[in-house]
Amino acid sequence: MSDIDTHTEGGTGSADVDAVVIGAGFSGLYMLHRLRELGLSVRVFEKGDGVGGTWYWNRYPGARCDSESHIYCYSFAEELHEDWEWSERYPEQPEILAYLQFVADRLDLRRDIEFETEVTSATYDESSSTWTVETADGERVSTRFFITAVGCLSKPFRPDFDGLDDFEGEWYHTARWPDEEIDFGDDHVGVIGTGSTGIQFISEVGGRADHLTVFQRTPNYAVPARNRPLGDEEYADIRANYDDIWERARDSRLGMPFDWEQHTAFNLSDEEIEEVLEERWQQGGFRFLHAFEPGYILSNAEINETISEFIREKIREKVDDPETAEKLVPTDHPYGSKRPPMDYNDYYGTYNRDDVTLVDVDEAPIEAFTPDGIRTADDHYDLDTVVFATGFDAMTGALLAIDIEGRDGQTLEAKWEAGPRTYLGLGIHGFPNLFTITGPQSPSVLTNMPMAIEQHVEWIADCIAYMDEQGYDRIEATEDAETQWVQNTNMLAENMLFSEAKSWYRGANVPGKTQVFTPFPGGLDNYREICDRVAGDDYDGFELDRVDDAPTVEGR
Ligand code: FAD
Ligand code: NA7
Repeated sequence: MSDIDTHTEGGTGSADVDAVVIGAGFSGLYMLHRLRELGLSVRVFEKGDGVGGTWYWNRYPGARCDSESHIYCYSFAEELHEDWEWSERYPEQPEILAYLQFVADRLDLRRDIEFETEVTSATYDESSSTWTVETADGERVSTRFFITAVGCLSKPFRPDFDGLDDFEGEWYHTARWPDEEIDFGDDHVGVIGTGSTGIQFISEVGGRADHLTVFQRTPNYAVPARNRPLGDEEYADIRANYDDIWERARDSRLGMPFDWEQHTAFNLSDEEIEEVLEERWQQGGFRFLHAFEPGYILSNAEINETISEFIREKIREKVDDPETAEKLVPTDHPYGSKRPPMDYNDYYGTYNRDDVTLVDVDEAPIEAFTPDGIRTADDHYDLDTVVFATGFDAMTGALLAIDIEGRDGQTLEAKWEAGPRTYLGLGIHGFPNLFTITGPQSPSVLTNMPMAIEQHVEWIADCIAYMDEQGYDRIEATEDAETQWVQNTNMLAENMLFSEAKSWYRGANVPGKTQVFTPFPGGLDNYREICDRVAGDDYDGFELDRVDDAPTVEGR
């Protein structure tokens, strides 16, 4: 029997479960755990045949997390820290996958997850305030709450090149990598894309294939990660200070517990700025983005240009051939206006190898695949294998892949035609009882994501608990609150440097997609405060009410 007093009086309908959650990555796993703690019945549907989400799918060589391992995990349960130990400063994909499998086992989560089950549609019924969720197998489940944990970066994007069907070699997308070792030994390998993923792949596979040809459209600012094993002493120190680490991470803009130089760059001489940057360069990873307050770096064009130029000089120093170096130097966007990638394995040095070639496909675009390789505007490259490191239909792709129909027959696709609209990235006007974990207009990808995910999951669980305590059946964001939130997010983004890049943050990587900056750029700390205030104010901006035909949940 539930710990919560569900409002069932007078209701004539029924629902199979209290909540359906889609996705079994960081978000879905924790959501399931929290809802179970509330005594709710939950079913989770997951397309993959195991838990892990991102870390289940992205098995390409070199796949690693850019967040430091000790903060790229859940903070909510001390027992999980006690019995888990990260081996390196930045974990590799198999280690993160093993961590999420460990969490699933420890919290006994798998029994409520249906694997290899894709959700294809979800339809809201107004009279009972329930959702009916349908899977690709034709199964239909009715539920009071419908919660998406589908991931911001989970629908791969592959450009539609002519001739791919005629290509006689093998091709792979990094986000759908097979669960087996691929031996590139004698192959001429081509890789398209130099984002975070391409950079990891290129430095890992350069030298492991007979020849690697990199097709680069836009160069990027890769900062050294400075990976290393975590020693016993360092680990003991982390464990002893975890409370403080989590508090600082939760209370930070990016969900990371790092300090920054307390001065703004205005108060420092050029030499002093250079010193700060050099020190941070040596620390590596996201600590570099914390040289000064990150919001300041991402909004002040002058300091940003100083930092961008600092990195450009580092690239020039590392690449022997000046012509190649200039091709690798980014000049079209400010540092941080696209997702900053990390360099684990001497990425720029890879281009000093004889068996690695850089092709600038901004200058001479890819025209088509041929049976033997790739033809660009000015050459042909013979290839045995092509790797698409071309990223994702980010932020909205996985949500819109589900046919979601809300109140009055309105579809999410139609509602979001001109770009996503949400209130807090958590609720959508016209779509009652739908919660979107890391939804558009929430901080999500601009943070160390487990921190943002935990905040969302906890807020949603508290909201459902509140509804049940107060006897509410239905919650829906108001149109006004949603409009204001979208305007607020857009205004914040316009005052930062994000608009100067053609990034997946804005949907610019997918041809034809409406371009609008999607994550909330005001900082996780501020966002958390806003969400807490909304909840404390009886869910201000949401409408809560009772429904005559509210369902009872079978088996409860
Ligand atoms: P996901 O892990 O994407 O899980 C979503 C799940 O939903 C998937 O398993 C998917 O199969 C399932 N799903 C989607 N649609 C359906 C459907 N219709 N039916 C059934 N199942 C469905 N974040 C960081 O903070 N730091 C990093 O350094 C970092 N590095 C990254 C590196 C890579 C290569 C990638 C791709 C992402 C990285 N991220 C990083 C972002 C990462 O996605 C998040 O940190 C986190 O893993 C997201 O968890 P999630 O559960 O929200 O989504
Ligand atoms: P990204 O960052 O979107 O990178 C994709 C790369 O693919 C990028 O260099 C693109 O160039 C390139 N691309 C995309 N389409 C084409 C075409 N048509 N021709 C040539 N090149 C193309 O995805 P990642 O997977 O690297 O990173 C996404 C997140 O996953 C990252 O934040 C991590 O969290 C992990 P462009 O820059 O658009 O010119």
